[in-house]
Amino acid sequence: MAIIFQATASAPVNIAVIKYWGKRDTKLILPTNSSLSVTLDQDHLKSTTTSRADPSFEKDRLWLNGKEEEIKAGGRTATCIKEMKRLRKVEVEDKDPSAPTISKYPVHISSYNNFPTAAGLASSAAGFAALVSSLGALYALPVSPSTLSLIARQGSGSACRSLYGGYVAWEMGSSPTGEDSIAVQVAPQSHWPDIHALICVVSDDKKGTSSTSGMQRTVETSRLLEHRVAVVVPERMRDISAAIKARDFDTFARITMQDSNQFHAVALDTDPPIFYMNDVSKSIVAMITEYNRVAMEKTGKRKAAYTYDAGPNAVIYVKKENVKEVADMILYYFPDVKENFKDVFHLYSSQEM
Ligand code: 2P0
Repeated sequence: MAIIFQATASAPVNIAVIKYWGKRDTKLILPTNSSLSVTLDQDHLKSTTTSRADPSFEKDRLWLNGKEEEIKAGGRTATCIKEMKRLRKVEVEDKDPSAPTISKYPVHISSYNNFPTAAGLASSAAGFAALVSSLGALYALPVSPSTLSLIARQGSGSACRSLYGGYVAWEMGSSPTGEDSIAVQVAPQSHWPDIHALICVVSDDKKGTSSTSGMQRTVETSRLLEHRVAVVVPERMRDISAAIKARDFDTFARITMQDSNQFHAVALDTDPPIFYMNDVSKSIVAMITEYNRVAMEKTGKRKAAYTYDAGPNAVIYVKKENVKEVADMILYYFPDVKENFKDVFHLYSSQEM
């Protein structure tokens, strides 16, 4: 009987607290600044991908949520598959002559998300991380997640951070060829397990400006971005990493909100300007600001942090002890949401509430 070469792997969504926005190399996907994210719990929002290599396959093929997608020559998916085959050859087949030469076989890849792609969540991050992880398992690659992150990065920049759980930095690196632009784990989830992410889906419309084209327009036109990448982000990367290590929620929350605000400020500073947040997003900012003002009056410390990506949906980081209070507050101040809870405004938690 023939051996079957097949493997399945999953990767969760990550939500950045220091935002990636801008490339210095668009082909290799090298960023203009480092970024840092929290990887959500595996059980809630993830992509699961199965890859199979077989000499009888005619070509590489890909299915997303059951629908076949074209693998464009020279495109991001093709690059990831090509790089993974190259690693199989170099790391396994060239070193061990008895290893099956499956890098020569075409692959079939099937990927599912356990969350609606239309929900405006970073599906490409989980998707490319799961694709690279499943090929890594298929090819039995003896390499670290950081090495796999180099390849996931070439699928979608933010995908490299989903190769690790917990608190993850994408170090921008300085090499023009990108070998030092990798993900590293700042701390595992077990270091600070009581941080939850409440994902509030304000709108599941497809976003107006894609991240890929939006960020390049920002690089080309925003003077504010120059200051952000040279001065602000390096400082924040240091300070938020220290806050995570010290489990200092107040500092973590302050920097997270400041960085979300600055990311949206550079989007607005782009010519023509890009708006990702809508009026509901802004009302949620006001609500969390007031919630923190009261908390700071009482204890001197913030209790929640909002952050927004390239769309209107809010992610609210909150400590476990305050999850219920914040979830109840959202439902209280956004009563329309109650009627339409399923379609308009979903709350996900990174762990059971
Ligand atoms: C982030 N975003 O750090 C930031 C915050 C959106 C806002 O990473 O062109 O989909 O595929 O590298 O990774 C969105 O950018 O862009 C993103 P590409 P990607 O999470």
